[in-house]
Amino acid sequence: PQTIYRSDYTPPSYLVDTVELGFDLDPTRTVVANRLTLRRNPDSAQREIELYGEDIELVALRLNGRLLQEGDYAVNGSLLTIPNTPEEATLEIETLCVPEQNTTLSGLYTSNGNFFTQCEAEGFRRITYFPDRPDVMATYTVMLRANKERYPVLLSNGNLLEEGDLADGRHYAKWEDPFKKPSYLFALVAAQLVCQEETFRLADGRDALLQVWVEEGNLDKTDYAMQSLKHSIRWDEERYGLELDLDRFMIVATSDFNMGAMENKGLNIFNTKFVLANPRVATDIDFQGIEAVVAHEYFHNWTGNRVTCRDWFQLSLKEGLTVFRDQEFTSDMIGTELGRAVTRIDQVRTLRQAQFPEDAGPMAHPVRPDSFVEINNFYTVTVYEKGAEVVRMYQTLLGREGFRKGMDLYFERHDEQAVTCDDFRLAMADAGGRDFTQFERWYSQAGTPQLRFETRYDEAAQTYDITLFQSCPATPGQPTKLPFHIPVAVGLLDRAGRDMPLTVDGKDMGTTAVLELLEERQTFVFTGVTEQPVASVLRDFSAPVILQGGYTDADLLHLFNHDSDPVNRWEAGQRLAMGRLLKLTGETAVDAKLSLDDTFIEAMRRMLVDESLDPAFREQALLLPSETMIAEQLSEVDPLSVHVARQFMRANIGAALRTELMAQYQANLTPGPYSPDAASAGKRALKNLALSYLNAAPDEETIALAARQCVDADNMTDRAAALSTLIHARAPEAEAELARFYDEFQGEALVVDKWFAMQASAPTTDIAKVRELMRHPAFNLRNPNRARSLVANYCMNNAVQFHAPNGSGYLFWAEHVTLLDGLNPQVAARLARAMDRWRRFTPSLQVHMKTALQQVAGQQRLSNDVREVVTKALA
Ligand code: B3K
Ligand code: ZN
Repeated sequence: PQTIYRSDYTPPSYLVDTVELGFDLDPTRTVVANRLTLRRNPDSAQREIELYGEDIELVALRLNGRLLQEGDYAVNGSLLTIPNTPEEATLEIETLCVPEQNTTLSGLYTSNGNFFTQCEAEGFRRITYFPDRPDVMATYTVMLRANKERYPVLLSNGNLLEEGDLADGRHYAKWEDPFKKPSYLFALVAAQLVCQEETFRLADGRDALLQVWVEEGNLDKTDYAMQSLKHSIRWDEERYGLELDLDRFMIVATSDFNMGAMENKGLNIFNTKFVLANPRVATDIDFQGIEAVVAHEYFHNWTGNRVTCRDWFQLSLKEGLTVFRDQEFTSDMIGTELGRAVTRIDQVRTLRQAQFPEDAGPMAHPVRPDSFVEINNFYTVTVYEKGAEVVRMYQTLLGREGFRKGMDLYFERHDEQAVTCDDFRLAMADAGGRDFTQFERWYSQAGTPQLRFETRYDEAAQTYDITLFQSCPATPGQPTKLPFHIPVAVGLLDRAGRDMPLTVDGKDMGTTAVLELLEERQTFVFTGVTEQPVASVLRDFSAPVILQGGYTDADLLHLFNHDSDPVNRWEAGQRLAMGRLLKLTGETAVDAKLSLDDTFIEAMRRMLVDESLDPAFREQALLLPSETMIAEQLSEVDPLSVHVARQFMRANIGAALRTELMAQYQANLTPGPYSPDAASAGKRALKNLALSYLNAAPDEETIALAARQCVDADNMTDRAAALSTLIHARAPEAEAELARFYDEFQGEALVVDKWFAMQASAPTTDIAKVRELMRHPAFNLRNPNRARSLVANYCMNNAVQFHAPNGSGYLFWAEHVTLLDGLNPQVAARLARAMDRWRRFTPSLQVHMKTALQQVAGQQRLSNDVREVVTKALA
């Protein structure tokens, strides 16, 4: 496979002004007629027209009315070139495709017999020949024709121009999108669906029609998505002055979808997982996911669609920015200070759980990658979540108002253009009157920077020095790194735990100073410091770095008890736990007797019962770092030791705090009708965490509590939490409850996914059990949600079983990566990433992992997607 380099970018040879598409939709044979007007691009030296096409059959090609013969153009792989073309050209292209055989779910495909499309990144070329690159922006008119009875609903981007009946029981609909767009934002739906709709008054007084389309029988699960959409529209008007630019905005749900959702102009297509919810079938986390993803896709209308990416290396331009916007939206929707902190903590957890490992593994890449083999492999936590952190740092450096000015300037300069990450950075720099030259390294250098600090208090001078050190480990292709521009938010706590007023360089900095670290090492001097403080460094997680050492246990306890910055307060608890977890892991490995100190238990006890803190925050503070996060701290990982150590700590907390946990369980019941609001969800989270801690050291009483909750629960959050607790406690009741759960919810695909996922990730599920589940009639490898629920969960969320010493988990992985690759390379490549960190495991496991990787790499037929992942892993 060929590697594509960012440095090879050249502008398109031709620009497209208009596209007229005609579809005769048939699952076995769809005819696509594409008429496009092109003109030579003055910025290009190239003279031939370049079109891409993949897995489609070319029927006819006409240039300015003349039918082209074979020698008139050249086809090389997916590239079709027409030489000797005039300044202006009209091309008419007729192609055929077979949607029902398209298992890749990229391009035009069928799901439950309905038609959907997915074009990002390069799916449009699977529908018709086209200059399928994001810097070619055109206006589209789309004519859809299909059987009326089978496909009563015909949707595409923009506004509906007309619809009507045709002969032979068919009908048509004609759509027009008034805005220029890149081909990856094209979409169509032809289906049997029903919708919830509403008109919504926009800030400028216009009325927009909002629709949420789902399969019949799911209308009772669309309220939350609709409500989230309305909140998102309002928020973007208020926070950024950005309005919906269409008269109609549609969300359509499909159960066969490779990722979460897609921001096609005016016609967002969603995985059902991020649309359908009611209390009976969806958990608090599901409701949160819907709100965030609906917002994310809606926000793309400006950050992504109106202003798009010049090339796919710039993907984070739209993704990092849009994730940042949806994160801020979530935070504003909760509104309270602790609620905001909890959302920030969630973000930090995602970084540690997924992005830091990616940045330290074989697939490490900069936020703006320099090369790729398959672009679909680069829709990553680095491009998305680290990209969002990079955007957040502008806001930290410029302040909220300064950041807004930068956004305004960005739209003023680039509306309806395809631009780069540099264009965004320059808008921020110019609007803020700042030099962000060095800041560029956040885009160009991979790897997680490591930050260290040393402090010195001079009582006589009343000064407190803090010296910050930064470094960044080597990553593939980048052996050395230059210093980053890092905003480090710092506070100082006095002995009583209060914030001290801060003065640096004679400047009053309030109680949190944002220090700007530019060098490898820099000292900042606080003056007028009247007593020895405890530093609270990297408040609100002000940069995506690993902060190492620097704290004593006593400092951490002080911060855990008092820090006014709730994120660092949480962080102190995580550090207290992590230090002990690492020690316990080491002791487990040598079969030493394990113990846990009272100081730690007492700190946890105080946190648990501190009624001045929201339950949601206490839940976060009591939740231990995950096994993955612990593993990331070790140079050699034995997953079983990590698991045993963490379970030991959980059981200890469960036993030592039994009385308090029982009391919190009772105190945080949420009687009355279910509501997904943050306060109620926080109570359920703390209650269910209490239940799981109690059952980490299970006895009859704790198991009875979980079993009772299973039976009494009137919502999926409590039901699923209790069932999962029973499974993890190895309670005898678990089997029967699992069966009852399946019986009750077998008609709800998203709940059946949960049923598979719960079992796949249970340490009691071994390879025999997982293979048995694969034979369950409800299992279907072709459906991405189902495949992920069982196969990906087993390989990625069940460390103990997946890493079985005999290598059986790895063989299972190799087998299913290969099988899936024949169906859906994108889903296969995600699963392939389960082996990313193979070089970190104990040598005996590494041997088996390498064999499995080689087994996949040795396959004759392999997609670029999987080939790239396994090749990089083995490199
Ligand atoms: N932009 C899409 C992701 C497309 C992934 C293609 N493999 C969803 C999103 O980020 O909003
Ligand atoms: Zn996105």
